Amino acid sequence: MTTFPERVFSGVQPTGNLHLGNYLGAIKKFVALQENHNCIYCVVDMHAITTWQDPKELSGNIREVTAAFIASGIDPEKHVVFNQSQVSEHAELAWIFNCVARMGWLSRMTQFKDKAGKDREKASVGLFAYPALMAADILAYRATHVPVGDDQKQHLELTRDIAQKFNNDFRSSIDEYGYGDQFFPLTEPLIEGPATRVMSLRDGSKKMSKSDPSDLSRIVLTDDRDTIAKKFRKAKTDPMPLPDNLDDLRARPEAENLVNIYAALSETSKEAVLAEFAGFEFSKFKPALVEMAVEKLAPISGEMQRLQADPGHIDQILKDGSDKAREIASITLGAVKEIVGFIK
Ligand code: AQP
Repeated sequence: MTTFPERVFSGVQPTGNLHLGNYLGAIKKFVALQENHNCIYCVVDMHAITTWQDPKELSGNIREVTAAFIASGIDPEKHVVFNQSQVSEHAELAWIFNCVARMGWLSRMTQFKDKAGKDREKASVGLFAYPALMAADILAYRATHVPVGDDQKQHLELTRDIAQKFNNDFRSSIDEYGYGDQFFPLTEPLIEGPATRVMSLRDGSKKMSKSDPSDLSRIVLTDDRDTIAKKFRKAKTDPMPLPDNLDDLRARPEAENLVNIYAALSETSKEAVLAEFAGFEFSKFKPALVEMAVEKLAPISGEMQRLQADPGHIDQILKDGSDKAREIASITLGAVKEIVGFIK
């Protein structure tokens, strides 16, 4: 069996409204993984345009996600931070993967069904092919681990299917060129902790999302104290005090969501939060949650503002990161072209 050096890859779309779910489900984990891994973090702007983006806002959103990465603690000197469209190997590899992936596989993707809605005929081809581009993002670096929220699980499974089919379809060529018995790793998703699926503050059955029409449904990273306090105050809850055990909590989605958020922000477990707050009314728990959220988010939003005041500096970070990323991705793509039988 070929063994692959451990490498972490993940991405965030610059589609505006970067929220607490993106932070707790993804960015906070990116930061922790830097400690013991080589990490590549990407602002996936080519994914963003699978639904229409206002060109006047897109570049600002790319810089905002980059600023959020850095303000949260990602180190672009030691690791790689870049935007996808500067490394054209992603698009080239995605085309090859479009020819490996099967229509049936992509047709089963729930994110496509959700985002395309009832009128699928009008969805972009890019929205349909999105998971093949995501596989290319990851496999261009032959990444072994991908930290993501729970909503990306299905896409990660598809990445593994594509890697496996490529390894099988081109087995003899992979062997002939001396790449061992598999060219691509079967990437592991890293979906752990209390905030793998942060839910909407207005509806405990829907995930917190950038595109929810209600601003009250999400805390965005740039919210100030008053806005955070207002959104948690208005967050939907039930009339009962917090329970003292996980089974009772599980039956109350809105309460569970707020407990999860508190646990993730304070880096503790749901059990520990219940041990502290069992029997508390929401009128007492919510102010504690606001304090915790402000304590953790205010330094990040302050640093984001400072970084975004100098767009030239952010652009330079992205350019340098893209150069580092391209060095790795071009080697993978060169090998893939050889394996597939293209003349280079
Ligand atoms: N609610 C969430 N809870 C936990 N993790 C989440 N993620 C997204 N929403 C939640 C994780 O954040 C990372 C970046 O997501 P993305 O920007 O690539 O795209 P997304 O999933 O499309 O984000 P949204 O907010 O849900 O946007 P819309 O409204 O457009 O669908 C990913 O790791 C994701 O799992």
